[in-house]
Amino acid sequence: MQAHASRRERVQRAMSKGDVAVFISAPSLIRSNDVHHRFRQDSDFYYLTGFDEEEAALVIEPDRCILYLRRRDPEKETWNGPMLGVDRAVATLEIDEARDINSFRTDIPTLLKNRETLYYMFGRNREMDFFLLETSDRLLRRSRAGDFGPSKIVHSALLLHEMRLVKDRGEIDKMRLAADITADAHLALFEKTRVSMFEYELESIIHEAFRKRNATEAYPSIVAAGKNACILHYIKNDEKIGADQLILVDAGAEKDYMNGDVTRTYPSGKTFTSPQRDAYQVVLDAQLNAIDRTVTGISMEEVHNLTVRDLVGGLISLKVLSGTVDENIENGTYKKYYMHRTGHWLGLDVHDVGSYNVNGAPRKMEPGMICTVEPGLYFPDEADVPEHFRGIGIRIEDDVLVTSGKAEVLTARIPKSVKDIEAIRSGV
Ligand SMILES: [Mn+2]
Repeated sequence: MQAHASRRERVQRAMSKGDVAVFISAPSLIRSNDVHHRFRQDSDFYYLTGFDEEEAALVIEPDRCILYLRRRDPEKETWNGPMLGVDRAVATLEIDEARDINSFRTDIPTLLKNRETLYYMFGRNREMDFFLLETSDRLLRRSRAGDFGPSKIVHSALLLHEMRLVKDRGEIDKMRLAADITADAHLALFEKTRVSMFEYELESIIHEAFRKRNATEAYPSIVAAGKNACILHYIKNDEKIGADQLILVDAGAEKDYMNGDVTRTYPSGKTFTSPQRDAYQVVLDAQLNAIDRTVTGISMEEVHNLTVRDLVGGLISLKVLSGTVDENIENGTYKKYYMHRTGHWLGLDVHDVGSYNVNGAPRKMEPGMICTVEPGLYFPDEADVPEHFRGIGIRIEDDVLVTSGKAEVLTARIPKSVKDIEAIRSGV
């Protein structure tokens, strides 16, 4: 809990005297009829509280934090399990004050009174947006009585998301754990995959590896055999695995609100075919270079641009593209084969928060930032693509911690060289 308390203090230090910040818990989402999705707390809310119940709100003032939460309810607890409750919240969450969520709305006018700036994540909850705007406006119109309300509303991302970008020690430890569980799943797949299995059977191996260690999927797993790998967000996972196919698996575990995000591409049989191996090596070389380049002071943008150069060079050597690297980059011909970015921030959210640009320039990496490195090549089944590459899709993705020296690959335990992958596949 200490980590959450110190994060709240950091927010307080970043606030001015006349500021107030309001954070709302995630809504409970309906899957169908009266069945709800498994509840997952809003990432910002969890970051500041470590509290994973619904119907809660956090108010941060420069010198006080108030958590609004549900009172304990024996009947609800019978159906859904224990609730923390107002009485235990102060001690458990090390928060200054805890109050009944039912009094949140009646308290808000007082909490906003004579505050100049309200930090709040607007745009997510229409009803709450309107309530806070209306309350602020009502307070402002009472100026004759000497009172006022917030005349400035600032998106709370500005307060929090810069903080979330650089991970603290506890978060890095949790990331290591999520990465380790993610590695279990990919290693199990290398060992258990057989021709004629269905993609969903591989998905069940992923689930087993995650649930065995009390983790869940960070996002719907992509298990794509053969040409399905060219569909970037393929999640149907219902086709049969054929001989001499490549299988692309993009799967990551979420554990304690931190997320792994890993992709491996490997042969359905014991070895890569020769065109598969040639294309794979191009992606792997680009990925290894990109990891080497992921150091303090470089931007994600620069890493991406250099990776594009590597991949374009590879496409020329594979005789998929002709001409020079510069010509192909200028004309964008490579985008048919590489259409996504090389990486993204990773953390409490799989596509984690934190802007990629600062003051109009690409943000430079700092120690403690975590990102993915995930180049790929996708060869559509089209007439102008050399026949032996058609339908091949390859992506190699690792999770990387930026340090003051070489980047640390958190998912290094999962093999990716042709030699290592073939050694596992031929031994099974
Ligand atoms: Mn990713």
